[in-house]
Amino acid sequence: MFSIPRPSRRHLLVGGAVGALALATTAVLPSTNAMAATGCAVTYTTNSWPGGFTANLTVTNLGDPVSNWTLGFTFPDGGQRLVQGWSATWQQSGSAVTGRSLDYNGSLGTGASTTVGFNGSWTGSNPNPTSFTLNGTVCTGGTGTPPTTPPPTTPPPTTPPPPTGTTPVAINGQLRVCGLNLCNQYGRPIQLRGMSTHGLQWFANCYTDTSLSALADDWQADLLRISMYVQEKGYETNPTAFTNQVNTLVDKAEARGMYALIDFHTLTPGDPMYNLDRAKTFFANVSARNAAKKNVIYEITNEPNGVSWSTIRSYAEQVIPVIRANDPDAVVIVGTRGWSSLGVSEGGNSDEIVNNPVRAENIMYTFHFYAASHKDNYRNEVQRAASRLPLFVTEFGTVTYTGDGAVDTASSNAWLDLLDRLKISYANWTFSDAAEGSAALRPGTCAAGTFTGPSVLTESGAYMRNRIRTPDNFPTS
Ligand code: IDC
Repeated sequence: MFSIPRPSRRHLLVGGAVGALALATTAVLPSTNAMAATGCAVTYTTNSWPGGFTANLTVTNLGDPVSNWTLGFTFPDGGQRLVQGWSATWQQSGSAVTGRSLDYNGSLGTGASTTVGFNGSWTGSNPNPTSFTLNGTVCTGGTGTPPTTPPPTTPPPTTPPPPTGTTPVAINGQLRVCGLNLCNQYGRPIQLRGMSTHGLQWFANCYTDTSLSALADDWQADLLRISMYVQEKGYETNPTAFTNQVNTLVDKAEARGMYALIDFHTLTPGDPMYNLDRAKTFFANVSARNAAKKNVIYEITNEPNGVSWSTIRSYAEQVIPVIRANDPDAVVIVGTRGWSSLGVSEGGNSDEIVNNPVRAENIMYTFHFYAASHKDNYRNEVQRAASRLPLFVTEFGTVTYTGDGAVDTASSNAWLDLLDRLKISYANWTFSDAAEGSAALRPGTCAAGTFTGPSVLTESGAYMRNRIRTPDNFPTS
């Protein structure tokens, strides 16, 4: 079938949609292949800085309703690269870019809009693209046949209804990475604050209905990190039992409205490739089993060490597709070089990640610290990296990196104030009664089975509970 060239019509500008966006580029081009009643308009706005930029696009469907869409455009300059996008599955091939809709925003009625975006890098000049296609049709800002009824004024169908509960998961729903932040179902940046388990192989009696209710209600925690060691008598010794234990804890967190961060706790050996096959099996199972849940976040390797960033990246690019095949919308967190120090503990820094990011969407990068050991040079690097990469502190201690010693209150305050200011989510090591300074509970607490009241908390536990209990004020619109 041939597409019949149509005479250009008077095109409808999307002035209303771009009114507030002074810098918007509106594509208004002659229609070349418009089919009956198809049409679209795209605004593209950027914030840029030397070497990088954020692009926000508003896509308006002016044609027949669609149940999924693919947006296309071409970067005008060969030095422009897509680094990480959100609200669509993004791909770049040469200078051609496509963004495919996700489940939640694929349906666009006539006149409906949705917003998507990405972070990019550039060399040379950084001009905005001026021509866009939606499902192959060039967006002219008009329809092939002008609409006889005005576009609906109801809000786009992608806006979720107000929350019906008060727990962190009820309010925030399915999370996704937007820009450099973790965002909730309303597309607003949030910070999750919570606790990490200790090794499940050693401290199973610390993770009961009673203890997790204390974490959710008394601590007001948003997040439980489920730390499943792979070695040291962990997963490798009994994959089925450990997978079941993780799933049970996902359910217990869900029942209490907390997010569950599934931590594939590799530590020694430090090369994640050593566990690649185990990781694929484990994540295939947990992602299939938990795909429908909104509270699950995947952390695919705890602390790579003694390996290059390119090895970690290759591991991530093999494990992430296994998760995505089952659970396409979940956030995935990737460990970084030097025990998840963004490379700093092995003499590097976050540039290696910025220059060679994992080729996947909806991901964040891990940073870990121990407050008594890691101070200003690490804080400076986190601050620098946070303007370029989405970060998640999946583990930190108030003590030294050994997991033991006294609480360093000054350094812990400096760290947590920084994370609060940058809205970086965190989980503290550990919600356990291990006989070490990092444990929040006094030895013997888990066997005794009471998890509230001042007598159960260590110095670190009392400090962390105070930090975590303060109101979250999650945005809901
Ligand atoms: C520590 C535990 C300790 C255990 C040791 C070895 O606190 O009881 O004997 O692991 O398994 C990390 C790791 C985390 C460490 C923690 C403290 O992710 O597994 O836990 N730490 O040393 N990175 C930096 C510090």
